[in-house]
Amino acid sequence: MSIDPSTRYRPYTHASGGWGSARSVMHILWREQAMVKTGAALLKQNKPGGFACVGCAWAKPDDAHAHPLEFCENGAKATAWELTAQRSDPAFFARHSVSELRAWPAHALEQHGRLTHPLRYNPDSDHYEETTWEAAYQQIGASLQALPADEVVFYASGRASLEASFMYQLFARAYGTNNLPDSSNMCHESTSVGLQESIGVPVGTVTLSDFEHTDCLIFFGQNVGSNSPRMLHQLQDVRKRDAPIITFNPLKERGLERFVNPQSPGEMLGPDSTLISTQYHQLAIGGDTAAVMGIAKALLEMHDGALQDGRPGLLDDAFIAEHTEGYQRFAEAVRAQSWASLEARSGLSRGAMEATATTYANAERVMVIYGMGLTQHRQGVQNVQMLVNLLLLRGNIGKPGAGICPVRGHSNVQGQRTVGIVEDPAKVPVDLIERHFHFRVPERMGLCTVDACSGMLEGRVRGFVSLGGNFLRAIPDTSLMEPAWQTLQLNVQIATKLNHSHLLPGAQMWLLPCLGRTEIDRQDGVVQSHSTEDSTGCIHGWAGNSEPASEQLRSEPAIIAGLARATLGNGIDIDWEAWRRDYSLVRQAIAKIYPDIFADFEQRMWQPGGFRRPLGAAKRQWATPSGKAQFIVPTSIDVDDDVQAPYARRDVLQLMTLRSNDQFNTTIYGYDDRFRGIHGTRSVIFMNASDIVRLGLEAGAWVDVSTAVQPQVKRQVGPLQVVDYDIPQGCCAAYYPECNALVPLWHHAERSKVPAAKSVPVLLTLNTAGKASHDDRLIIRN
Ligand SMILES: Nc1nc2c(c(=O)[nH]1)N[C@H]1C(S)=C(S)[C@@H](COP(=O)(O)OP(=O)(O)OC[C@H]3O[C@@H](n4cnc5c(=O)[nH]c(N)nc54)[C@H](O)[C@@H]3O)O[C@H]1N2
Ligand SMILES: Nc1nc2c(c(=O)[nH]1)N[C@H]1C(S)=C(S)[C@@H](COP(=O)(O)OP(=O)(O)OC[C@H]3O[C@@H](n4cnc5c(=O)[nH]c(N)nc54)[C@H](O)[C@@H]3O)O[C@H]1N2
Ligand SMILES: [Mo]
Repeated sequence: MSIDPSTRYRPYTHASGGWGSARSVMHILWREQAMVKTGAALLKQNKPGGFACVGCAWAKPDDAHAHPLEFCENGAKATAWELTAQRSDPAFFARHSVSELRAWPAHALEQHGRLTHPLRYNPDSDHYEETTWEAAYQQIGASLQALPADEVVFYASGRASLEASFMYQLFARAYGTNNLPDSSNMCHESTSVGLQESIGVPVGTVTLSDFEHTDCLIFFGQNVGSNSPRMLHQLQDVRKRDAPIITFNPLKERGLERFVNPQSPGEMLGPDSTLISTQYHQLAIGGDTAAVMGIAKALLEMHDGALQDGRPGLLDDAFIAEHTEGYQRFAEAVRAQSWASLEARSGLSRGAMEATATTYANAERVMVIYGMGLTQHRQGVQNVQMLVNLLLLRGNIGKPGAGICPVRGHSNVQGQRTVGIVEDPAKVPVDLIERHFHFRVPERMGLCTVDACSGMLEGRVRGFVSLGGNFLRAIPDTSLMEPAWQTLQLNVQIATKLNHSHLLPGAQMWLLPCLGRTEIDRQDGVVQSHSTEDSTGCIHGWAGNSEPASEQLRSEPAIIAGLARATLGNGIDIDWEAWRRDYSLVRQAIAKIYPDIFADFEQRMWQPGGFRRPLGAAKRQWATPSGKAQFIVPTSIDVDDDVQAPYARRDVLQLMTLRSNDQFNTTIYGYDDRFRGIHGTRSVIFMNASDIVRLGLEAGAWVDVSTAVQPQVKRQVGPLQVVDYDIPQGCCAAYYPECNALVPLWHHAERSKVPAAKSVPVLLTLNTAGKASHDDRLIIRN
């Protein structure tokens, strides 16, 4: 690999975890001046009786399986980021105008610390100014009353607890709209659509204990080392039992290669790391459906061969006959594919697909794990369904050690959907809500994230309420959306830290600061607890244990209650103030609306490891229209049909936008991506050596990147510096959210509408004036 000295690229040769991880944690604790406070908090993180990590949604173990410290490098960063000693108080906003702050990089905005007071934007002074909570509630309530309910969007980012989320969706519906998009719309909605059709549940089927029984794991498009590092413990245990792990990823991600447990003194001091993936297949971006077709084809060929030789077949015929539908059609479709086209589309050799099939066939209990590399494609739903097809062939759903495992992102993003934050009213128990709370749930389908953006562009969305998140940076087509965002009549942001979504105000803009996960939530002097649902469908209680960053902060449930009281009339039978004082009343209400899941909620949420929501598919009960699990034939094995003439295909690269090891979504902790060897910058584009030569570039050169689609709206990002990297030919990678201006709003997964952020057709042009920049404002060009 050639390295140009002008890039800040040095290949990382160490395992994931280990000293690099320990050093990175210490650095951020020191920088945030939160060493003592965070240290104490971390001891309680993800522990029974402690608080649930603000980071990812990976499962939390019960007492018997808890590690001495149940947090990872990135969970520790997230905690330190929240417990920082820095503050963005009214004096800070008096010093800096909104126009000035808009020019700050994302990192600097959040680094400046926690929001402390309720603020209202004053267009005359161009400053945020302190207001009172009661004034904010009353004025927002009056503005909401003045807007048609269908023109207001209630977004949620995926962190708010079950209690806050339940109240939020009820508030929106009582107000008169199902416009309840959440971050799942940009994330695992392909899972919710795909799994529901295939196996009758919208979520994964495995629990932590399945890792103890599995014979083989297959990983697709998930970067465990950066994005769910606590799972590395489970992977290490699987490998110690000698079970194989097979990975499909265009990039060699370090966490999927090697791991040293930073909590094990022996491993930290010794020379050895654990080999994670026993087979690593660097497929082409978007090649997953073709790759899984290939594995299935190899399996069917092996099965046929075995039968011809008089040996037992390799498929689970009994399971297929009793539990599934559509096998014949699926098998025909698989057999009809030629190896040549499967190789061309997947970017893998027939041998690689056959090797996987052989390992798969030799294992009795197989789990498939996946993330954004599968869901954020035009064919995201189909990708997910292909994984299910593969599992069904050998009865690998609904038995210990087997199943499908989507790795969710935000720590309660799955739970928010469970308690009603969903734009489709068919997915909530309308009759129970109407019976208990005495209002009519609106019938009209609400807006998902992409539709909310279109609505804003067309002037149909005029109000926006945001329960956390950084909508304007997380969505596609940033450059088109920024002006639309400024046309909003009303914009209410409930947040812990300042971000760019807060800095392009429309007519009325409020910034309401809330307690974070780590902080003690006292209501009238009584400490309240919350709950969340993790990626494995387990629901846990937790409570913060640090003093709040400011006395002025309100909890999310308290803010929602305040807004609801001020907005809604008296006809609705909800005592918001009583709920605000005592969250156990909210839990009682949740249990009334979702009795099957939340019976005995108050007691069971404190069970070590949490309680599991009932999941039919995990017991081979298929809640599909026919009562059977479905083999679903993919409509196409093409990556993407969005590249159009007049671009010569050979000039177009497929871009994936992804996360560094030093960020949580749009929150940028720092400018290093240790595992990928990047230091001090995010302005890079990872490219294959032969593409660099073919396009007349060289490592270290600066390029502008534009989207290769028609009709052409100018979508351009740059300059980015070329890094010669181990990535398949024709593919390239760069960071989210800086590259979101390149993703067209209409370029999204069929049916789930998840933006296809992992396959954006792009063209590169040399930028001779390029230079390094820490400022994403410079990178995103209109
Ligand atoms: N520290 C940290 N933790 C996080 C987050 C964070 O930003 N930082 N974000 C949280 C959230 S909201 C989410 S959704 C998750 C996201 O976690 P991931 O699902 O890991 O998401 P990405 O970082 O976008 O990485 C996607 C992975 O898919 C691979 N990939 C890209 N395209 C393809 C493809 O076509 N096929 C295959 N097989 N692989 C592909 C990429 O190389 C990369 O390894 O993490 C959560 N946890
Ligand atoms: N191109 C591209 N785009 C993507 C993705 C991609 O891979 N590529 N990934 C997509 C995915 S998977 C996701 S989930 C979305 C993420 O989209 P969002 O969830 O909207 O974004 P975040 O960056 O997680 O939001 C960060 C902000 O949340 C606020 N916050 C933090 N903690 C709290 C809290 O406890 N309460 C409240 N009220 N606010 C809090 C802070 O103000 C912080 O600035 O982005 C999506 N966009
Ligand atoms: Mo996500």
